[in-house]
Amino acid sequence: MMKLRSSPPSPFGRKVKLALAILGLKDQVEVVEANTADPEDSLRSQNPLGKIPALILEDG
Ligand SMILES: N[C@@H](CCC(=O)N[C@@H](CS)C(=O)NCC(=O)O)C(=O)O
Repeated sequence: MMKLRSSPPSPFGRKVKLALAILGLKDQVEVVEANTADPEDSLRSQNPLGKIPALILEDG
């Protein structure tokens, strides 16, 4: 299953979540909370920019 790294207050993440809902893709994506302020968060290895939203495909 694909993973969406995001955070509840992120307007950019909210935009992607809305698009997933409208396109009927919600069941294909697990939302995994990310903390952009935490240097230990695995987000940094998934997106070197350390920004959200970031979509992680099934093959990583
Ligand atoms: N161009 C990006 C911008 C994403 C962005 O700036 N996200 C913010 C959170 S809403 C972020 O990751 N901030 C953390 C940082 O800049 O280190 C997009 O449109 O998705």
